Amino acid sequence: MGDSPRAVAVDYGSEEAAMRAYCEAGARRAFALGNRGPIRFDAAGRVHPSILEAYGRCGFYVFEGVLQPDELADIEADFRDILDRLPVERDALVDRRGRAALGVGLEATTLYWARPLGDPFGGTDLAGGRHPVKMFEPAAAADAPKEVVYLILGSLQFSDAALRVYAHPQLLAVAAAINGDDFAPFNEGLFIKEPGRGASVAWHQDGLTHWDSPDWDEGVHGFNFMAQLYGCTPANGVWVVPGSHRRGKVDIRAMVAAAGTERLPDAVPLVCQPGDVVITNRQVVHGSFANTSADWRVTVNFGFHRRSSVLGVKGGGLHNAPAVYDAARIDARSRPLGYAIDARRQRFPHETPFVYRPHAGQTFRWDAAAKAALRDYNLLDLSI
Ligand SMILES: O=C(O)CCC(=O)C(=O)O
Repeated sequence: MGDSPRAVAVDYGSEEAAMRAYCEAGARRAFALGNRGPIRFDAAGRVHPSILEAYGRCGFYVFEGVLQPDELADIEADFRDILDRLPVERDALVDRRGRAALGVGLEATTLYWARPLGDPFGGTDLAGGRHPVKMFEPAAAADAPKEVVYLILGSLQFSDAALRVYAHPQLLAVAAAINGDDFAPFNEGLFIKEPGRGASVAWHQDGLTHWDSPDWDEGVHGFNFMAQLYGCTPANGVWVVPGSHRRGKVDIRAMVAAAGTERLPDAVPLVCQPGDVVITNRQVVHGSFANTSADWRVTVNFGFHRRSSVLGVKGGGLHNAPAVYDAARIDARSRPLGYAIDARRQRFPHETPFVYRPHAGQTFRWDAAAKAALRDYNLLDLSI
C-alpha cells in the first residue's frame, strides 16, 4: 500500500544475511523452472497442455497478468475496508472506530491472530500437527501490537471483489481442466502479510484425508489459487518445494534436520506482480517466512477439489465440524460460486461468464438477499 503510514524498521535478526542470500538464490531457481506465463488455451479452447505439464511437474504455476488494474482497485478498496473493520484486538467486539467489528457474531471462526513475526502453528499439535517445525521468529518493533490478523477465512462474505475473483472465467476453466467439469469448492481466505509484522506459516502439506487412501494420487487433495493484490517477493511470499506433491506425505522434520536449517535448499519462492495468480497443489510442501520486508502481501486464496475427492468422504475437523460430505452438502457449498459468477457478470459485462456444469438448469442472482445468504457460508467448507 503506497501510503502505508508506518515505516518498517525490522530485519531477520541473526538470520538476516542468510535469509537475504536464500531469497536471492531461491528467486533464481524459481525463474528457471519454466512454470510461469499468462493463462493460454489451445486451438480447441482447452487449457494449454504446456501449462498442465509444468503444473504437474512443479506442483505450482504462476499465471501472469490475470487481474487487471480495475479489478485490483476493487480488491484493494475492500481490503482497506476489511482492515478498518477488524476488532481492535482478539475477542474485541468493536473496531478502531467503535463499530461492531468484522466477524463478530459469526459462528464460524474467521479471524486468525498471531504475534507479529511469530509462528502460530510450527512445532505444535494444532491442525493435526501438520506444521512439525517451528520457524525462526524475528523480533518485532517495540511499538508493534500484541497480535495481528494474518488470515481471514470465509472471506467471500466480507468482500464482493474477492467473490468476483472467485468466478474468474479463465481461472475456473483451469479448475475444470485439472479437477473435472464437476469440480467442487474447498474454502476461501485472505492471507495478510503486513510489512514488519506478518506471521510465518510453517512448512506443511495441506490435505488430511487421503494420504493413505488406495485412490491417492498427486491431485487428490485439490489445489489453491493464490491471487496477488500487491504481488509477492521471496521475503513475503509463499515458498514451495517443487515436485513434492508427488511424493506422498513427506517427513518435513527430517528435511529440515538434513538441511540443518529451515531454509530448505530445494524450495523456491512464488514471485509475482500485482494481478498474478498462482495455482498451488495442496500436497506440495509449502510455507512462508515472517515478513520483515517493507512490502505488503495480500493473497486472495480459493481452492477447488475433484468431486470424487469429497463425495462420500468424511472431512472437516480442521476448518469446521467433521461430517460425511454427501451430494446435498456439496450442492449447498457450491451455491456461493453461482452467486459469484453472477456478481462478476454484473461488474464485468464484457466478459463471457464461466458455465459451471453442476449448476445446469439453475439460476443464481447476486443481490442483497444472496449477500445475506453468504453469512457463515464457510461452516460448509469441504475440508479434506
Ligand atoms: O499464504 C501463506 O503464507 C500460506 C498459504 C498456505 O499455507 C495455504 O494456502 O495452504
